[in-house]
Amino acid sequence: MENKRKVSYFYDAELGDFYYGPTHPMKPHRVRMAHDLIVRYDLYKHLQVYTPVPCPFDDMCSFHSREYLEGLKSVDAPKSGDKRTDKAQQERLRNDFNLGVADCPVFANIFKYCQAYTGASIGAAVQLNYGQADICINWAGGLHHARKGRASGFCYINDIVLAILELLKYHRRVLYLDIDVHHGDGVEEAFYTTDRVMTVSFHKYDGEFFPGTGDLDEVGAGPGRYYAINVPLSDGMDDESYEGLFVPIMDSIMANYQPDAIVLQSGADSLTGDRLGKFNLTIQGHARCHGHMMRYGLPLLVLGGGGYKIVNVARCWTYETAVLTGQAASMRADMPPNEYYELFKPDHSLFIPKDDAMANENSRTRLDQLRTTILENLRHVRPVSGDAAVTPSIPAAAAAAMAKQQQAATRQRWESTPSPSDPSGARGSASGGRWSEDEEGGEGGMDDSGDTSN
Ligand code: V1D
Ligand code: CA
Repeated sequence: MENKRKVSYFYDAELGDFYYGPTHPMKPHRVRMAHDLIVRYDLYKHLQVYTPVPCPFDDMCSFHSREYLEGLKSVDAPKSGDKRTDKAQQERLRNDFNLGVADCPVFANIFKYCQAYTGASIGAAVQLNYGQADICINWAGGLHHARKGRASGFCYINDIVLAILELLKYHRRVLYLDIDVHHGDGVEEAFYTTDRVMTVSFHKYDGEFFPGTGDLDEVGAGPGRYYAINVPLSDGMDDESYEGLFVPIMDSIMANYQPDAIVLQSGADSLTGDRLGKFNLTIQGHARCHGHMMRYGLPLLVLGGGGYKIVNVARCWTYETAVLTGQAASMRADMPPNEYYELFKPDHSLFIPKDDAMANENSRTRLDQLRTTILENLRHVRPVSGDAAVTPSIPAAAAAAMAKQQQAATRQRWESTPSPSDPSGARGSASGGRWSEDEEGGEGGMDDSGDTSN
């Protein structure tokens, strides 16, 4: 079937040069490997390709604290030269912001790295807001653990929260779906008390596996109760058991919540053979999530995330780019010649087999129980009107600037056609968009998202 949807793809050629360090599992280079395969498979012919604009510091303030951002930025500045001062500064970064620890090392040009992947996700959201694309892809994004004032789990800036905030300027309800093997805790926390964003995460959960959260009974709070969904799973999840949960849960969410836009975090550490994850999904099983979510025909932002067997990450995101552009049927399993051909030995195949020796530790009874409980919780979910603005733990100065912008903006209801103040498609500032401004429900309904203090 020919896919007529406009797909934008954001890629920064320098992103692959950023380096967490030799022993760290996160390798930004995997995005360059995926890009090379995407090009060699001729998928670029079905994409609008963009180089992202780096995210300015002030736009990051829509979610992150200025104090944290200044700490993160200071890392790239030259050291004082005084040993004691430098040591004290290092300690402060570690204690206050979790920067410089094994999971979140400080590395060269770290702030530039954050600006690059975040600029791409926000730029993508702006394109979806303006109807310039139907689907946007940023494989370098999806860093779902970062908090307002602290780095966590290889993530420094939460590009997802920032992109969702951008989408909320034009969309009443945003669905966030996270198929990384880890719990999408940073995004969940940011929107835990609002019904304007529904967060859904499928992940491994045993109380210990990082980040240790995401049990079935974590469902949201206050107005956000039942608008956070967690699917806690055990090792060995295979394509069939995954689909058996995914399809009924997502169909019920779509029917009950009726979102206006979808953000899909496509962490590839849920694939079989990953270095950190122990699921048993094939690339086709992982990509079935994309195929399924595409069918709803809503604006769709697809982001990367985890994924630590980098050849498989490159394979997976290439195939998913094909699915999103309607080209899956034309993908040959045998790879075309490419820059990293040798690394794809022995078979140079785009696909990977399921591990038949791996046990699926998710019993049928447990899977049925998960599905039943989640579908029962979903009976409480409604397509909320979206009249109240969402302010996820933003600093007071940014809130004041946002309120000023809102007053100046033309009164606009969600039903009307967007008429962007900047139709050029340049990245919008996170404080300059059009929020719902209803006389009754407007600013009076602010801050239903909860203050996610650290
Ligand atoms: F194995 C390692 C080697 C070097 C440095 C870190 C790790 C490592 C593996 N797993 N770190 C982890 C996880 N951290 C812990 C810590 C031990 N406690 C003190 C915490 O277990 C973090 C895993 C992060 C996963 C990130 C992600 O895949 O979800 C992701 N998504 O988008 C981007 C990254
Ligand atoms: Ca997840």
